[in-house]
Amino acid sequence: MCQYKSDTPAQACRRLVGASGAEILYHVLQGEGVEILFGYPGAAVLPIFDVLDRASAWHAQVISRRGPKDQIMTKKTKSNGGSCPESCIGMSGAQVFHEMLLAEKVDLMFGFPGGAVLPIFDVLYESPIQFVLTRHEQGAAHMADGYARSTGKVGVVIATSGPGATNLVTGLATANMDSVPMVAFTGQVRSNLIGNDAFQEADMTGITRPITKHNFMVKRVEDLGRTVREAFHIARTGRPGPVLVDIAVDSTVNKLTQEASLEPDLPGYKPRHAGHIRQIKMAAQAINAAQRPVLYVGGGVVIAGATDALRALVEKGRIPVTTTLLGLGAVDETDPLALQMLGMHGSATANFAVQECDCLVAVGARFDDRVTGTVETFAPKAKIVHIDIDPTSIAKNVDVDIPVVGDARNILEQMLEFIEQVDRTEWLNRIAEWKAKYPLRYETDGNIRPQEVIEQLGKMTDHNAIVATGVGQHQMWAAQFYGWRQPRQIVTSGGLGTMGYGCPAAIGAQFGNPGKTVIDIDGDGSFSMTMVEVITAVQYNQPVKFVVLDNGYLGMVRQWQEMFYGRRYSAVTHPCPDFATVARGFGSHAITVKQRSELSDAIAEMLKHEGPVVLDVKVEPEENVYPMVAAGKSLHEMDLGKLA
Ligand SMILES: Cc1ncc(C[n+]2csc(CCOP(=O)(O)OP(=O)(O)O)c2C)c(N)n1
Repeated sequence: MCQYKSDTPAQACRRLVGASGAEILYHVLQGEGVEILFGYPGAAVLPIFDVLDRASAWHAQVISRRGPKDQIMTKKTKSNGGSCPESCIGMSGAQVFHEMLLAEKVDLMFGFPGGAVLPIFDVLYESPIQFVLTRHEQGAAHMADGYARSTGKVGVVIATSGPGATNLVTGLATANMDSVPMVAFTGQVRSNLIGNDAFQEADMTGITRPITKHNFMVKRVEDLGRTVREAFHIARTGRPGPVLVDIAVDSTVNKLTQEASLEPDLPGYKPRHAGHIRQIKMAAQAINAAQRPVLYVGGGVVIAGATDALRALVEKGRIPVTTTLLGLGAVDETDPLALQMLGMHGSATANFAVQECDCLVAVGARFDDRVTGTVETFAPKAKIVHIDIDPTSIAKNVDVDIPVVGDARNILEQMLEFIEQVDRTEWLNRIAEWKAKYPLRYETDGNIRPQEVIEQLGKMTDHNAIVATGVGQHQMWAAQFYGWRQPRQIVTSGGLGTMGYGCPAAIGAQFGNPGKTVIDIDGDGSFSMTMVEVITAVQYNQPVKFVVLDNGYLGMVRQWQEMFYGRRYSAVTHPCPDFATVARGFGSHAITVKQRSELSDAIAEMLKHEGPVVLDVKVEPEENVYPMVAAGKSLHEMDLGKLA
C-alpha cells in the first residue's frame, strides 16, 4: 500500500498502474485521511474487504440494528363500514383513508407512528383493523411482505415521514424484486412545505421510484380515496409489486367538502391476462416435439395460483421440473419428476438436466444470474419457451424462441389440452441416474451440521410448516433440505437477498396463518439484524419458532473468502450475544443446543411450546454449501464439493 498524500497526481497515477479498483479505492480513502470504516460485507464488495484485510490499521466494523422501544397499542373495535363517496362528505382525509382500507378488506396492518401520520393513527384507535406496532419500520415492511407471500393477499404497512419512511426502503426493494403485493403508506410534511427541507421531510416518491411498482403523492383530500384504490389495484394485479402512497399530512386533516371520484384513473395500466392462443399452441408443439424437455418454474407460478395447472402439465406430459428459490413448493419434491432447485446452489440433477435439455420451458421465472450462471452457456442445447405476465421480463437476459405473455395459470390451463404423452424413457432414466449419483448430502460426524437441523425440522413438521429464512448459507440449505410440498410455504428474499428478512417476515406470515406452524430458519448474522422484532412476536403472542443456525460467522461470505480469497477471513467473524439470554429478556421462550444428541428433543420442545421460541443451535462453523456454481462458470461446471 502506498502513501497518497506525498504523491503528486502524476506520481499517484503511475504508481496505481496495475492496481485493482479496490486497491485504488483504498489508496484514495487513505489519502483522504479516512481511518475507520463502518460497514458490512457481501458478495459485491468482497474485493474491497480483501484489501481491507491487508491493511491492518483499518477496522471494518459490523453494526447491528435495533429499533426503538415503544408503548403497546391495543386493538379497538368499531367500524364505520366501507362506503364512499357520498357518505364521506364531511369526513376528514384520515377518515376517508380508513373507509377505503375497509373497502379494500384490509383487516391487518403493520407499522410505526409519527407526527405526519398522527391523524391516521387517531382514526386507527377506533378501527376494527388490527394494527401491529413493530420495533422498526424495516420490520413492519418485512412483516407485510411475509404476510403477503404466505397468504396471497396485499400486505399493508404505514410509517411516518422522513426517517420512518426511509426505514421502509429495504423492505420495499425486497418486495419489488420478488413481485410481492404490498401497499406502503408514508406520511409527508404539509403540502405547502414540500420541497422546503421541512422537519422530517424526505422525497419518498423520488427515493422509491426505482424500487416500487408504482408510487403516488397525495396533496389534496379529494385525491386520497381514489389513490388508495389505485394503489391496491396496481399492487395486486398483473405482475404484483409494492406501491407507495406518500400522503401530505394536511390532506388527512382537511375535510372532504364535495363528492370526489373513486374511479381508478389509470389509462396506461392494462396488465395482460390471457395468453395468445397461437403462442400457446406453439409452446405445446415445442414440448411435444422435444426428447429432453425441462420445466423451469419460478415464483410467478406460485403468485398466479398456477400450481395445480403446473402439476397437471408435469403429470400429463411426464416433464421433469426444476424450480427457482421462489418457486419451491410449486411442485411436491417427492414427485420423481421433481428435480429440486436449480442454479448457483441448485441440485446437480437440476443443473445437468437444464444444460442437457432440448426444450426449456420457463414459467414465471426471469433467468436471474443466480439461476443461469454464465448466461451465454445456459441451456445451450435448448429451444426456449418463456411464459411470463411481464413482457419486459421476456428476452431480457436470454434469447427466447417462443414467448408467451400472460397469466401463468390461464396459459398453463390452456396449454394442457395440447400436450401429448410422449415416450421419453431414455431422458427420464438419465435423470434418475443423476439423482442416484448426486443426491444432496452432508457429513454427519463432529459438530452438528446445519443441514441435519433443517432435515429434522422438515420431518418433525411433516414438511408442512411455513418457513421464512434470512440470507446466506442457511437459506440455501433450507432450500435444499427442508423438503417442499406446497406453494406459499417458503418465505424468503430471493432477488434482493436481504439479510434480516427472516425474523419479521415469519411474524408477518404467522399473522396471516393463525394456527399454522411458522418457522424462521435464520443465520446468526441475519437474525442479529432484526431480532428485536421477537419482542413484537411476544407482544402479540405470535408463536413463531426462530431457529438460529449459529455458526459464528457471516457464513456465506466466509465461504466465498475460503474458496476465492485464499481463506483470508475479512470482517466475517461475528461474535454474537447469547441469543437465548437475549430472547428471554425479550419475553420469549428459548433453548440452546450444542450437542447432536439434544437436537430432536429440543425441536420437539420448540414445536410443542405455545408461544414464540428462539432455538439457538451451535453448528459446524466452517460447513460449505454445495453444489456451487462459481461466478463466471456454467451450470454444468458446478463444484460438487463433498457430493462428488
Ligand atoms: C442486508 C445485507 N447485508 C449484506 C449482505 C451480504 N451477505 C450475504 S450472505 C451474508 C452472510 C450471512 O450470514 P448469516 O446470516 O450468519 O448466515 P450464514 O451464511 O452464516 O448461514 C452476507 C453478509 C446481505 N445479503 N444483506
